Amino acid sequence: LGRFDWEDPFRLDDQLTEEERMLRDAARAYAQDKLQPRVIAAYRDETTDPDIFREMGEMGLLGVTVAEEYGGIGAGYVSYGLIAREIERVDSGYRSMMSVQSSLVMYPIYAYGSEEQRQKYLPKLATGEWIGCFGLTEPDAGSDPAGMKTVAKKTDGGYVLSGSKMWISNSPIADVFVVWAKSEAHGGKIRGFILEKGAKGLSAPKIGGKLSLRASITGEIVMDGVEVGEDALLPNVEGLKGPFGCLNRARYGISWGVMGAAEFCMHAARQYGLDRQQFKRPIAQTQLFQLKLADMMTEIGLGLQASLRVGRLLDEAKAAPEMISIVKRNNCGKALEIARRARDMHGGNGISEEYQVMRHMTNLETVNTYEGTHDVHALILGRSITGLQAFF
Ligand code: TGC
Ligand code: FAD
Repeated sequence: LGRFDWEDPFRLDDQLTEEERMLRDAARAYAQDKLQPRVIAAYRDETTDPDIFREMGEMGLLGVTVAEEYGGIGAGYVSYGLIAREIERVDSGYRSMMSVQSSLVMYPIYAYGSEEQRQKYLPKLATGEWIGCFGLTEPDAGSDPAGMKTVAKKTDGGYVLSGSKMWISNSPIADVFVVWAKSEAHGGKIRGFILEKGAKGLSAPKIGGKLSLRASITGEIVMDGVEVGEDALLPNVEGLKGPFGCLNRARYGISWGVMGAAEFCMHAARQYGLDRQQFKRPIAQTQLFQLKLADMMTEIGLGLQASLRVGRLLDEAKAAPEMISIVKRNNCGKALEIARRARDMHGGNGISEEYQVMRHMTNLETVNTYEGTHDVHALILGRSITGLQAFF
């Protein structure tokens, strides 16, 4: 009979390649040595350190699936997921910074960009010298991005963009903005544009007062007649499948990331239960406490196995978006529930920043909402099961 390890119930480790394990270990060492010591203060003070991009770039953690000639390492999607899990074990906001840069900025330039765009942007994004953001959501178009109002009008040498984007990760500190707009010159179809910081009419004010994801800066993107050249257009994609192609990758990464946050919460609750005595015994020696830990371990083990399967299929170009909806939705919902439980299992201490479970809990409220809400992914799956569209 095989051995059992509560920290790795299905022996995920055995299912990884040597290269994947090495990358995972490097990401874990970076996250624990460099991110963990600053996260409590960063979250409390709502500060984002732009140096984190440079540090991640130096460690080779940005755009890992991009080919080496453009600054990536040509790694597979399982490696990408493992990195997300290690970063989000510390904080969902830090994982957000990494996944926007990798999946939502580098990926579209890599997959839909011209050779000139790839050469100009990807190496600097890979080192973290440039910070990227991705503008799809608008004040009046969140779950329904087809309802966006941002337009690109044709000019002699290019386009002029007008509109505004809302809730954009990294935007106030971004150098490169991948923005989606309805292009009049392309029959009103959605097209991607690369804007650069400093363009006239472009601003990115910070959104303050967030009670979630406070270590990751979020802002608007305001485009007040921003003029760009023809070379700003992403030439190789048209329609919503452009942004959705990026979201597939980011959502998949999130499915691993949230399991890292859930693991942190479970491990913290277990240790707290072993250390804390009530009624003359450790609270971990009560049936209710053990039931909660058993549920957590089960959901984490199952969630990670499912993400691993989807990652392998992504690498074989066989992953369907619905598979990604299953793992994004399931793992976010389960991680949020685990974080809420872990908060409760810490009693009064659970609300203190020192124990960190409440920070994970409030972060996961955002992660359950962005990149397609829990309910929107249910509707995507419901459509595939019934053949009936229930969005409207
Ligand atoms: P629908 O008619 O379903 O599709 C329109 C076109 O898009 C294609 N498509 C996809 N292509 C690739 N991958 C996918 N997952 C795709 N889903 C759809 C589809 O084939 C079609 O192509 P074509 O050629 O026929 O035109 O579109 P709809 O308007 O009915 O969409 C409905 C819905 C709800 C599924 C969709 O709009 C949706 O997913 N809404 C959620 C919006 C969302 O996820 N926003 C995310 C914003 S970015 C973000 O949150 C970043 S946070 C990052 C961080 O900080 O970590
Ligand atoms: P809404 O779409 O208004 O949804 C509100 C509620 O209605 C939800 O419960 C939803 O499930 C429900 N609902 C909506 N439609 C239906 C329906 N048809 N049937 C049943 N229920 C429905 N966006 C970007 O483009 N780039 C980013 O970098 C980015 N970063 C973000 C960072 C943070 C911190 C946050 C909070 C958001 C970020 N977003 C980003 C935006 C995010 O993707 C949207 O918030 C999300 O897609 C939901 O859109 P919404 O907020 O407009 O909510």
